[in-house]
Amino acid sequence: MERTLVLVKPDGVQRALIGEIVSRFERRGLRLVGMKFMQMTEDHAKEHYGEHKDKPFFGELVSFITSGPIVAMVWEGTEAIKRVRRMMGETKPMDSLPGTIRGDYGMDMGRNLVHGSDKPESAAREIRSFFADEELITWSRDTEKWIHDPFSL
Ligand code: IDP
Ligand code: MG
Repeated sequence: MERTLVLVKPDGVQRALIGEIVSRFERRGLRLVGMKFMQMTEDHAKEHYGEHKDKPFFGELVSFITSGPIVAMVWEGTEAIKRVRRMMGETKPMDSLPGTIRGDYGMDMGRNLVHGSDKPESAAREIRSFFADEELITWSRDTEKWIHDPFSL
């Protein structure tokens, strides 16, 4: 089981796509373990996107992600990190296949709607930076046996 951080960025919120995005992960069989509607501070955004601090688009990135409310979520499931990244599509919406979030709703890289952690170390760090332990709920669904094959590897 893995947990991953997903953000619906300000463009997704403004375009009324919160429900659409949440429902894709929910229907896939991933399990929601934490969720909040919030606005990021500049300090939090700089820390979150720290790996890009020397890139030319860093200023834009920080100002965009703090420009309005976002939805932060933690989703859990087998290989959740890779699964979510595949469902999001590529960083460039133009390179994203239809059927992915960015491929269905995105046009430009700076308006690509969602964030998803890219590896286990980032997921752990990002989850910690958005959620306190008590905000994450460990639970199981009654439908689990219809989603998971106990014999599959
Ligand atoms: P990811 O969101 O697919 O993981 P990253 O490379 O981690 O992509 O970049 C973080 C975010 O920064 C992207 O989602 C995108 O919004 C923005 N970004 C990345 N590269 C560029 C660029 O070359 N120009 C403008 N924005 C960019
Ligand atoms: Mg990234």
